[in-house]
Amino acid sequence: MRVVLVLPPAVEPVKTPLLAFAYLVAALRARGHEARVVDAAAPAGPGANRLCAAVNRLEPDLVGIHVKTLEVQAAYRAAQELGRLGVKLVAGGPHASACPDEALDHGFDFVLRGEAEGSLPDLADALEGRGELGGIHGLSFVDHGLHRHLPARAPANDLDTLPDPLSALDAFDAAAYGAADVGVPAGLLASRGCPAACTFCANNVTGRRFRCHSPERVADEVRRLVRDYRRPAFSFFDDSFAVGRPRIERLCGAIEAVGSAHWTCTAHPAHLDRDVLALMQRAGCGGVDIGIESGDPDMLAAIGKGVTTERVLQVLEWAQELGMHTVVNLMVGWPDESEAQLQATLAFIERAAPLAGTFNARGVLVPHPATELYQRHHQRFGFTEWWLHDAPIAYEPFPQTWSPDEVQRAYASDAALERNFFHHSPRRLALMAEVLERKAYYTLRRIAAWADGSAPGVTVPAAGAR
Ligand code: B12
Ligand code: SF4
Repeated sequence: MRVVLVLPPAVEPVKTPLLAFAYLVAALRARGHEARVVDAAAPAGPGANRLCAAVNRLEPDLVGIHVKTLEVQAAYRAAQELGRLGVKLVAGGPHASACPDEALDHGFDFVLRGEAEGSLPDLADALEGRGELGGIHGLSFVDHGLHRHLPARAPANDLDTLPDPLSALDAFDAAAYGAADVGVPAGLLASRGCPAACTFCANNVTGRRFRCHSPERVADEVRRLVRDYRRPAFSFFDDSFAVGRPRIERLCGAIEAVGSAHWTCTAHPAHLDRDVLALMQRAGCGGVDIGIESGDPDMLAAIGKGVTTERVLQVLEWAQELGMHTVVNLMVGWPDESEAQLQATLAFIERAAPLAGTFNARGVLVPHPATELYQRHHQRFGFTEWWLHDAPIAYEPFPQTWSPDEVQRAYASDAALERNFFHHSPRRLALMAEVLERKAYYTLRRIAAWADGSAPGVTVPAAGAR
């Protein structure tokens, strides 16, 4: 069976092949299916206008569309247009997994919920008459006019059983990503899942159960990414990189042995101490993204962040001593967030700024489906299924480079502020805008310090360069 995977058009281009598609293509091929990718979010991809023609040209038997919440309207439009060609359509990804009924109501024949390296090849087999739809765990479909949701599929426990994503890069059209990236992913996964339970987090696919690749497998992928694909600087896309100290010791040892890799990752501050940071640094880690989200202790408890402001400041200090870059992630616009709590976040920024590398761009809370926060508040604030009813949030793209102009442009505005999901007062909205301004201000100061040599520079691309 010939399967074409589609990333729908996005407000902001995605400059590298979607790693999830690389895993899925490899899994389909391992079962004897053909697979290709049409990336309408790529900078030089077909976009919305030429998407149907680009898919049609590949003569697919099955088309799979990746659905994220912020791009859901574009995904459903693409499904409706492709449906007119008479091809079978399957949805997957975070939003489709959270809202399978909605996807079936918008033109899809099937939805595969959760990780799909097993279920997508099962579906292709079944459509060829090798296997039954009724046996595919994680499948949702329309059966005699009714939506049927088969039991969830347990995600892979041993990630090393998953096929090699780097073997699938020829399925992407390298030209769509421009000359600079020649179609290589910007990152790898050493693990999936996060044991923390932040109420706002939309990692409903990879979930709460932490699973990992062996250090040997990760080191092998790093070696090939660096040497064969000449991408010495990359990110680990893991939800929470530094889980389990003995694991980190073995993993970092294996990556260090590869040599010449420069990488960043996202880690929960509770898993970081000086020794762990030093191990990571020796293995090539140049920077860590750290979530703190609020400077107010009560808000941190309400979010379920599982960390204190003091701990985060300590982690920043260790990282600074080691010369590692940090990105401090703060969010605003929490339900019932008071002026005093916003002031606490502003005060935290002042304390963190001398220790931090940079702050995150934007940061106004958006309630994603399947999060505890959405479930608890959508009726009270009247934003039920906002992604279908409201115009897509018109974000300014992330900074394309670490230049002052780019940072100012991307940091100083956040389209979600005007959306005001949680009915904040004008005074609180003004304080939120001030938080965005302060994060931009200190980030710009850090960039100026890189430029004049008074602070170590970063070895990784800006967020928007991924
Ligand atoms: C790395 C990453 C990125 C990178 C991707 C780089 C690349 N070239 O791959 C970049 C920086 C580009 C990015 C951008 C965005 N991201 Co992002 N990103 C991630 C992150 C951290 C890891 C993604 C990943 O590789 N996961 C591991 C793989 C194995 O899981 P997966 O992607 O879900 O794919 C599996 C299944 O979903 C399924 N599947 C996926 N696609 C399909 C398609 C079909 C047809 C089928 C059947 C199955 C299927 O099978 C896959 C393999 O098992 C996730 C967090 C997370 N836990 O996933 C956030 C995450 C996916 N991102 C998120 C968001 C919001 C965004 C942005 C909208 C942010 C923004 N405001 O711009 C953009 C959208 C870009 C776009 N148009 O796709 C949210 C999505 C939430 C939601 N409900 O939509 C997540 C979950 C973060 C979070 N916790 O909130 N992101
Ligand atoms: S620590 Fe990060 S990945 Fe884990 S639940 Fe919280 S926000 Fe999500």
